[in-house]
Amino acid sequence: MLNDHKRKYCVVGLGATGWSVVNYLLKTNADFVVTDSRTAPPKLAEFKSLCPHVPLYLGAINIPADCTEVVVSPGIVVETTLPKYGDIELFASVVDKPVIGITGSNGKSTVTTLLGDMARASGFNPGVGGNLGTPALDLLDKGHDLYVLELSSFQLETTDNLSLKVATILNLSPDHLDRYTDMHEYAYAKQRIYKNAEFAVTNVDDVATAVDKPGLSFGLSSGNYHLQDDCLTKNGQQLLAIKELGILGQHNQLNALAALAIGELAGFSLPSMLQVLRDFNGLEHRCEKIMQDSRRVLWVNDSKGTNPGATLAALYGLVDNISGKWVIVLGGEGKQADFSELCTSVAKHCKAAILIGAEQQNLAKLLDNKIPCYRAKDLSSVVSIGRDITQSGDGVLFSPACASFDMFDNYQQRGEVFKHHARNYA
Ligand code: UMA
Ligand code: ADP
Repeated sequence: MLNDHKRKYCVVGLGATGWSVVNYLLKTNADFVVTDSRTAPPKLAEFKSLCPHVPLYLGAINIPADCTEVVVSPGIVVETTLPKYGDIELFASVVDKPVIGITGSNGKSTVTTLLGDMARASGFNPGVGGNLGTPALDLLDKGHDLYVLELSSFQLETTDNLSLKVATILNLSPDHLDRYTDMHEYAYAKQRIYKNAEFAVTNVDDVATAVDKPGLSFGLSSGNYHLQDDCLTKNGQQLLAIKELGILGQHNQLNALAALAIGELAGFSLPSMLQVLRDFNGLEHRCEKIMQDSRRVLWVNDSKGTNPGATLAALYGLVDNISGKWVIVLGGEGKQADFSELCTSVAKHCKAAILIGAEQQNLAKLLDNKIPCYRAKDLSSVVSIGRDITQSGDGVLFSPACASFDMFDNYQQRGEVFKHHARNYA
């Protein structure tokens, strides 16, 4: 191990994570440089004004020969022979309060947010962030007595020494196959969350979430926390009627069960957790009801549906919520996912599909002759097509099953644009 004064860090990426690493290193008086393959990374202006003296290499990743280690952002893959780790590893090296970690292909943000609310309702002062939005390092030194982190597979790949109080993989379905060679590699990255964890919460219906650790389990009809007689139950004891839950769909019932199991292991109060489940109406861009228009057509924004598993869950969760039929909006950056199972379900449950973005042609081929497909060049056209082909009792579900980066900055912007056009035209 080098003495601190001999260490020189190369921070790769100047987005939200890179910026949090820069701020952390400045506080520790460390020697570092920054590089980003983009010519105008998101935090460029802030960086130039805060630390004009720190060397910055843009346009290509440049790791100077005198650097001793690399701190890499989650969105980029870097080949180097130097020791390499991410922001979560830095966080792990200094954090001195319990940390709850949540990963999985879908439901992470919902469960992370629920647990933050449950912790507060139980009298804790939690720092809540990670992949959810606020980088983990930015949560430090704020007087928190507990941390709840959403962790992506990208973040887990570059983390070795995080010791979680409670860790969970909520579920695993294909995602990010443009970055991983196969599902094994993706699952392996997710499983790293259990390393050093004191307790694990696993999903009995999904073997990829299993681990040999003390803890609790959840599932549809078995596991410590499960669904029975239209209630959330623990070991058969009724806790809350499903109809009292503020969030919709079976996938969200599973998210609620997972949150209860994690909260129990973290020492939260059961009555407080149940009250949070009654009050929580879901996050923006996740099965978010925009409105029922004057013709009684329901418009739903599920822009965070960024892989086929998420969109399938949204569709199953909403299918019985309307008297008519759904029109679904699919497409974007496909991340090399297999859309065949999704398209079979879409053909069964939807009256039509509106297709957008880079995956348009592939989706059109998979849905060919099964249901009418309409191609739209932008979200304004999506809304006018949606309006033309729906009738009273129908719904328009915007759950693209793809990433947004081919047309938008991120899923939030994509959801905002959809909501804007839906409200204007519908
Ligand atoms: N990039 C480059 N060159 C670089 C560095 C990044 O082209 O040198 C590109 C990446 O390929 C990516 C984009 O820039 O397309 C953003 O990457 P980043 O690593 O700079 O991202 P941050 O701004 O630091 O945001 C990251 C997470 N983003 C990713 O993992 C892609 C955010 O999760 C997270 O909220 C934030 O850190 C704080 O922890 C977003 C996300 O999309 C929501 N996550 C993926 C997901 O949920 O599926 C994993
Ligand atoms: P993540 O942070 O993992 O992307 P979110 O809580 O933001 O998860 O939910 C994203 C989308 O994933 C939702 O809009 C919904 O379509 C789907 N989803 C949420 N929870 C689950 C779950 N438990 N199983 C499958 N899909 C889910």
